[in-house]
Amino acid sequence: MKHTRRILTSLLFTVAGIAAATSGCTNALTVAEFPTAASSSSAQESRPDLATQEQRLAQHVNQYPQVVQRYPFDAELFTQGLDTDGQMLVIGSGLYEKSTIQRTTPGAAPQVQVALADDEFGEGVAVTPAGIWQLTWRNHIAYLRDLETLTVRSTVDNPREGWGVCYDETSHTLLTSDGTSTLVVRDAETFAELRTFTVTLAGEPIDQLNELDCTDGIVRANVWLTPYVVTIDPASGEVTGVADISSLYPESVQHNNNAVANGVASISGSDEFYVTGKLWPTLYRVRFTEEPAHE
Ligand SMILES: [Ca+2]
Repeated sequence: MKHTRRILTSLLFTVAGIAAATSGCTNALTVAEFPTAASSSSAQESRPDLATQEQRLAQHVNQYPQVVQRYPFDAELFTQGLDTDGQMLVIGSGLYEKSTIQRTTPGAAPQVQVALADDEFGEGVAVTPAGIWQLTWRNHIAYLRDLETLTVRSTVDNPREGWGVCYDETSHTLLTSDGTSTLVVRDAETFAELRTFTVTLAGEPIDQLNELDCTDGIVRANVWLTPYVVTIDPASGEVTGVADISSLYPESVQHNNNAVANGVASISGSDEFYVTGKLWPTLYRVRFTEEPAHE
C-alpha cells in the first residue's frame, strides 16, 4: 500500500503542477477549486508550494484510519460536504449543473434531495439547530436550509470562496474554509464573521484547507489534492495531528486526479467518523489510530 501511496502522491504533485501552469484551461474539473485563480497576487506570493506542503504533511503523519464499516455511496456525487447528526447523513455535491444537497442514511437512497441552480457550484454543508448551511464555491452566497425539507430558509452573502463548513456545538459557531490557510469563525445563525485564524504546522501555514469537521472543540480538515486530514486546535491554529487516509482511496478512482478524499463527519457519541471522497463509490466509517491498518 505504501507503494500505491507514493504513486498517488506523485500523481497529485503532477496534477497540481499542471493546474498551476494551465489555470486558464477550460476543463471545469481541473480548474474547480484551483486556489490561485481568484486570489490576489500578494496572497499567492505568501502561499506554500504545493509539493513542499505535501512533503511537510507526510513527515508529520501520526494517524491512520481503521475501517469499522463500508457502505455503498453514489459515485456520481462530486462530494463537497459531509455531515451527520448521528442518524441522518447530509451530503452536498458540487460541479456546475450537477450540484445537489441530500439527506439520507448510510448506504441508503436519498430521503430528500434538492438540486442547486445550474450556475451554482455547491460546497460544504453543516447541520446546526437552526438548519443546514450549504456553501457555494464562487457564487458568493451561502444557504440556510430547512433540516427536514432542505428548502432554502435564508440566503446570505459570502465574499469569500466557499469550500468547507462545520458547526461547533460547544461554542455555537460555524467554521468555514476558503481554500487558503485561513479559517473563519462565524455566528451559526447569521453567518457573520466573528474572527479568523491561520492554520499552521510547525509554524508554517497549511494551505488548501477544504472539507471540515468540528467535534468536541477539535477541527479536522481535508487538505485539497492530498490524502491527508489534519487535526487543528482552533485556539492556536496549530495542526496537532495528520491522518493519512490514502489506504481508503477506491481502486475505481485512482486514475482520476479530481477524485480526491473530501468529506469528514464525526459521529456523535462515538470516536468514529464517516469519510469519503469526490466520486467515491464507498462511504467509510472509521476510527483513527496511531498504527497503519494491517492489510
Ligand atoms: Ca464535514
